[in-house]
Amino acid sequence: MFVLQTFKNGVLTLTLNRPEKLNALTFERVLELAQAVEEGYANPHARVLVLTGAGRGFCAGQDLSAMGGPGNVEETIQKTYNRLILAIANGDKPVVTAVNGIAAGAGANLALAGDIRVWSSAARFTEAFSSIALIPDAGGTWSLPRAVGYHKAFELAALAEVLDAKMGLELGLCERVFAAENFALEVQAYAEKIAARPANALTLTKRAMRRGQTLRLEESLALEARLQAQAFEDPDHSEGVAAFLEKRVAVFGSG
Ligand code: LHQ
Repeated sequence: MFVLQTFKNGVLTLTLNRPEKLNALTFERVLELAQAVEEGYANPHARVLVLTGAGRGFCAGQDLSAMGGPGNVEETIQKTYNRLILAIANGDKPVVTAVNGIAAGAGANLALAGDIRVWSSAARFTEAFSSIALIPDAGGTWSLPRAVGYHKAFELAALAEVLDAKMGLELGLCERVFAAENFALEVQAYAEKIAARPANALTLTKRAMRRGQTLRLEESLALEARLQAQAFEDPDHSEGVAAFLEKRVAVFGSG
């Protein structure tokens, strides 16, 4: 078993667990992770998914000692890495990538794939691909330019330099940095805050914003209007309004 699963207070944590190899991936492990993410969405108790790594690494990308021959690389990537990245992007629950340590190659792009990215102060990040004469995959050619702009993205890919957490935060590769000493606890507390927010509203927000990345303004506005109509129907909406008018804290998820 590569992916460990723990559940607490609405937060399902998926931990990549091959610490001695910095949680390097094989195609089988990528499929196991994709399946765990998909099952997490189907789990009615899970409100937020957290992806993290055991030990000092988040994920060192593809296991270079188990690359196999060339085979049908395109088809294999489509069936494994692409399934995983699409599962994260298209699923109905917030996914937090909690980058506890080094994230390299496909591991770096997995780190970028979450809806929210939080890093440990010990996290490091490298688009390692060009050092083995490959191009960024696992969505990096899509997500990295969107995160940092084309020119910086190209530089990161071309030089494969290792960034620390301070640089990652400055560049917009993550939203928050937590101290390495308390990282797991801070991540859990942070994810619980998200889990306490109205689930359906976050689902619809994710859908609108993810789709919005590739839509024209007119299309995005139309989608917003359609999804807002759905949000209006949700008991959490009435609860939020009632709580405001009654000057009390809203309790979501009980309708
Ligand atoms: C590893 C790995 C690793 C195996 C560390 N594999 N053992 C590619 C092909 C096909 C299709 C799909 O997509 C891809 C995408 C990719 O991801 S390509 C990019 C693959 N990743 C890399 O090129 C990164 C390689 N690793 C490194 O550059 C360094 O290990 C980093 C910068 C991640 C960490 O450096 P250090 O902190 O100095 O640790 P280390 O190098 O000493 O690694 C610790 C151990 O982990 C070591 O094993 P050992 O038995 O000697 O203690 C490494 O061999 C092993 N390891 N990454 N990807």
